[in-house]
Amino acid sequence: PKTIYLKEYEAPAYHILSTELTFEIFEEHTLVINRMAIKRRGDVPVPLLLDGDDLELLCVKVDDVKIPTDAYERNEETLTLFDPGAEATVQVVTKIYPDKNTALEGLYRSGGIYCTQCEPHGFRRITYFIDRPDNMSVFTVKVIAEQSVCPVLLSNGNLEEEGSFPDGRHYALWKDPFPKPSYLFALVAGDLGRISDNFTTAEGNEVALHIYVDKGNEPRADHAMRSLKASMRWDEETYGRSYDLSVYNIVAVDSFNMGAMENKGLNIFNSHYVLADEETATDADFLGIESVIAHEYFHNWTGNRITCRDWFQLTLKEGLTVFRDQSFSADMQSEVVQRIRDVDMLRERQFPEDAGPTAHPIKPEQYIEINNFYTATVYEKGSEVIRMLHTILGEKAWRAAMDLYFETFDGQAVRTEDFLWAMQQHSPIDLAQFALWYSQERTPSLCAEHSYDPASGRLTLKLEQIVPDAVDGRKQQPYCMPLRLALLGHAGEELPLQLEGDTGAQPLLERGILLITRDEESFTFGGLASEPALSLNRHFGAPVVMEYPQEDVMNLMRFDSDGFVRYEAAQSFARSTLEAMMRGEAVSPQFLESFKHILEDESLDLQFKAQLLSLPTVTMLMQTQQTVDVHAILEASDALRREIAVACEATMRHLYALLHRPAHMGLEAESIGARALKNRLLGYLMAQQDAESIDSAMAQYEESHTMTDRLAALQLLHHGAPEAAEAPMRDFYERYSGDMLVMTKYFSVIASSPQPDTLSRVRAAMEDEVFNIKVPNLVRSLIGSFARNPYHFHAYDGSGYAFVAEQIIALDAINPMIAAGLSGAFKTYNRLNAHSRAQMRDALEKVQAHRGISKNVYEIVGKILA
Ligand code: B3K
Ligand code: ZN
Repeated sequence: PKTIYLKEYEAPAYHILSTELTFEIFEEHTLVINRMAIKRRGDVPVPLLLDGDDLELLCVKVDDVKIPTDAYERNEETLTLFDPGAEATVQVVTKIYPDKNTALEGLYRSGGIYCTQCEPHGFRRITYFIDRPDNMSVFTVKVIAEQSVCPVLLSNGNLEEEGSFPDGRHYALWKDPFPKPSYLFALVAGDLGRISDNFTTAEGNEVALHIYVDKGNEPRADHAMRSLKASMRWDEETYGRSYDLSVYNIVAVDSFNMGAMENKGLNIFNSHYVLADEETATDADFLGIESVIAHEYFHNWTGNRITCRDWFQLTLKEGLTVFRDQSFSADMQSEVVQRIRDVDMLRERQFPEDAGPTAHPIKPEQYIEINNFYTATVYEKGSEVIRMLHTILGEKAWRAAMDLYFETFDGQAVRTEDFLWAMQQHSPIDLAQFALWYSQERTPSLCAEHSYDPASGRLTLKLEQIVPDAVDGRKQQPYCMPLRLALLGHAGEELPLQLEGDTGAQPLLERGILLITRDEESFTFGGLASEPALSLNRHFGAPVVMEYPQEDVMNLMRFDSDGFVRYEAAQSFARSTLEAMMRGEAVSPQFLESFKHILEDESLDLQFKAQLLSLPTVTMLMQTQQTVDVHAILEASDALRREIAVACEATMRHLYALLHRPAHMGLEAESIGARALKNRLLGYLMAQQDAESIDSAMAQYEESHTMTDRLAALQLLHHGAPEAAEAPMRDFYERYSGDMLVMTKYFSVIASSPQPDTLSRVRAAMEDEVFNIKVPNLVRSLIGSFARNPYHFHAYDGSGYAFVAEQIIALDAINPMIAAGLSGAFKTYNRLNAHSRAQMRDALEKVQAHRGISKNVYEIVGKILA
C-alpha cells in the first residue's frame, strides 16, 4: 500500500462546477447517472483524473457524445479522460450493488433502508468523481425508486420537485444551493416513520425539522429533536451562526460505522445516537445523543460552510467542532461535571494512543488509510488545542477571531494555518510556537516543584516541561501553553498572584494564567503571609501530564475552588494509594478518611460527588507503569474497592437507601446525579459480594424504572455474583431481545465480565440469533468490549489475544474499518512484559500474514509490530 504525504499536495487540475446525479434504485442494483460540468484550471490540455472504487462502468460521454475507449483509461482506483477539453459536460454511468456493500461506505442498505456514508472516500464507491474536499460542487440529485419499497426519498438541500410514474415508481428532486465537497453528499431511500418540528432562525427564517426512524420508533426520537433545537439556538447565541436551508433532516439507521455524519441538510446517524427513552436508554445514552446531535449540527458551519482543503486538515473541522459540542454540553449540564467527563475520555483514549506506536500529531503528515486517522488525537486532543486558544484569547477575542474566520473563509476549503491566521489577528501573543501543537506528537509532562520562604513571604514555583521524542525518534521542541493556577489560603480562598522578578511577558496573569514557553521555568510569587496550597492546571487547561508533590492533595481534594483540581487531587491520591498497595503496603488510612469526608459532604452536587468517589481506571493506572502489569493493577483495585466498602459500609447503605427512591426519575441533573451516585455506591458495596448487597442489587434490578438503574444492577450482579445474576440475565434477554440497541448493552455486560468463563460466553453470544457480525454496534458491544476487558484480553494463556486476532481477520473481509478499529486493542504491545508481548506478537503476525488483509488493518498492525 502507498503512503500519501501532506507535502505532496497539489490542487486538482479540474474543478467540477456542478453535478447532476440520478439514482435509479432497483431491488438488485442501483444505476447512477452522473453529469458533471467540469472546468480545467490551467490553459494547457491535461488529463482529467476521476476517483472510483469497486465500480461497474457502463458508459462515458463528453458533451453528450459517447467517447471511444481509447479516449480514456481505467484502473483499480481511477478513470482518466485524456483530454476532455477546457470546459465540458462529462457523464458517467455506473452500476452498484448496495445490498452487497458490507463495508458500509458509499451507498448501502441497512435494515432495508438505502443510505450513504461518503466521508472520506465513500463517494467514489458510488460514481467516478474528483473525490477530494477541495473540489466543491453544486449538487442536484434525482432519486427514483419503487413507491411501495421506498416511500421516503431524501438527499441534501431543499426539495424541488416530486412525482410518480405509472409503473409504481416515483421520484424526488433535491437541490443543494451550497457548493460542497462530495464527502458531504447523502442519499436516503426507504420506508421510514418520522417526527417533525420547526425552528425560526434569528433572522426569522422558518426551518422544518424532521427526524426519520424505523416505524414504531417515533416516540423515541423526542430527545434528539429537543437536542437539535437547543443546538440551533445555542449556535446563534454563542457564535451568531444560524442555519441556512429551509429543511434539516436527520435519519437514524442501525448499521453505521461510527456515530453520525454531518452531510449538508441530511445528517445520517447511528440509531444509538437518536433513539432513547427511559426504559431502554441510560443517562449516558441521553447525554451522548445531546452531544452528537449538537456536534453534527455545529459542523454546518465548522466543516460544511468552511471545509478542509485536504484530509490532513481533518482537525480543522473535528477538533473545533468537538470543542464546540463540549462547550454546548457544559452549558446544558454542569460545567465541571462535563469537563471531568471530557478529560476522562481524553486520558482514557487519547493519552494511550499518544504514548503508543500509532501516535501522530493532531495534524498528521502522512497516512496509508485516512480512515485510520479519525482518532482521539485528531478529535479530542484537537479540541484541547482549540480550548487552549480559547483560553489564551479569552472569551471576547475568541469570538472576534471566530467571526473573522467565518467571514474570511466562508465557502472555502482551507487549512489549519488559515484558522490560526484568524486566531492570530485577535491573540495577545504570537502563536508561532503554539503552532507546534499541530505538528508534534505525544503528551508532554509538566513537573512542578515549589518552595516557600516564610521570612520573605515568597513562593517559588519551578516547572519543567518534558517533551518526549516522536515515534520515529525525532527530538521535539517545548510547547507554548497556558497554565491556569491559584494559590489557596487556609480556608481555600484564592490569594492574589503577585509575580516578582523577570519572568518574561505574562500577558494573561490577570486572568490567573501563566504562559509556559520554555522547558524550564521559574516563577516567584510574593506577599504571602503563610504557605499557600498550590492549585495547578485548573480546568485542565493544557493537555499535559501534570506531576506535582503529593503533600497538598488532601487539602485540594477537600476545598479547592476549582472542581477539576479537586477531582484531580482525589484521583491522584487514589492512584498513589493503589501504587503503594501494588508494592505490598496497606491502604493508607488518610486516603480512607479523605474518601469518607467526600462521601459525607452533603453540600456536593451528586454527579460531581459520584465523580469524586471514583477510582482511576485500569487504563489510567497502566499509563504510569514502566512495564505494564495488568493483573497487579486489577488485584489492587479490587482490594481497594473492598477496603473502601468495609470502611464506609454503614454510610454507604444509608445514602444508597436515601437515593434509591422512585422520586428520582427523569432527566434533570438532580435525578441523573442521584442515579450516578447510587450506582457508584452499589458498586463499592457489591465488592464485598455479601448477601445484603446482592439483595439490594437484585431488588434494584427488579424495581427499576430506568435503564440506567436496571443495567447497573445487572452488570454488578453478572460481574460479581454470577449465580444470582442468572435469573435477571434471562429476564433481560427475554424483555429486550427484539431491540438491537438494548442488546448491545447485554452483550457488553457479558464481554466485560471478570468471571472466568467470559471468553466462552462471548463465543456463545456470537452464535445467538440476535448477534450479527455485519452490524457494527453489535460487534463493538461484544467483541470490542472483550478487547477492552483487562481480565481476559490479557489472559495469561494468550487466549484473549488469539480470539481478538481471529475476529479481526474475519471482520476484515466484511468491514475493514471496524476490523482496523479492533486492531487498536493491541496498542499496548510495547509496554507489556516479555511473556504477554510474545503472545501478542504471535496473534498479530497471524493477522499480518493473512492474505488480502485491508490497508486499514495493515497500517495499524504494521505500526504496532514495527
Ligand atoms: N465526520 C464524521 C466522521 C466520518 C468518519 C469517517 N470514517 C462524523 C463526525 O465527526 O462528525
Ligand atoms: Zn465531527
